[in-house]
Amino acid sequence: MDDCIFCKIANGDIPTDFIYSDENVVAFRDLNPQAPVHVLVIPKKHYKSGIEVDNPSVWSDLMSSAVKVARELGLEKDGYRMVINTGEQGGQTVPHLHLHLLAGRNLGWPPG
Ligand code: DGP
Repeated sequence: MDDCIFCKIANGDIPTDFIYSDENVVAFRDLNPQAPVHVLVIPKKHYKSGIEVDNPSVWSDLMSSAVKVARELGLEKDGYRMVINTGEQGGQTVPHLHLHLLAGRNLGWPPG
């Protein structure tokens, strides 16, 4: 997608420090962090949201990458949260599927 900011990050058009990268997924720090640790994990392939995902391997790649990042950042002891905002009422603002990995403080529940 030419006009997608996360596609530009994933394909290197916008230089970004990747915390994690493999064939299908990249992870990088959120521009507007909501917790001391706030990482976005995204598929390189463009999906507007999870609703468009047609292949279960997209989910397994995303989740297994997020778990690897959590482990590499040492988040397992105190815990973390993974969130996928989907669509307007889900609070999604960037229309490229992404998983938020949040940690480093007590996270409230229920979310706002
Ligand atoms: P969501 O509201 O779930 O669609 O989250 C989108 C997140 O993406 C939001 O927390 C801010 C972040 N974000 C938006 N643009 C950029 C960007 O250009 N770079 C980075 N690193 N994060 C971005």
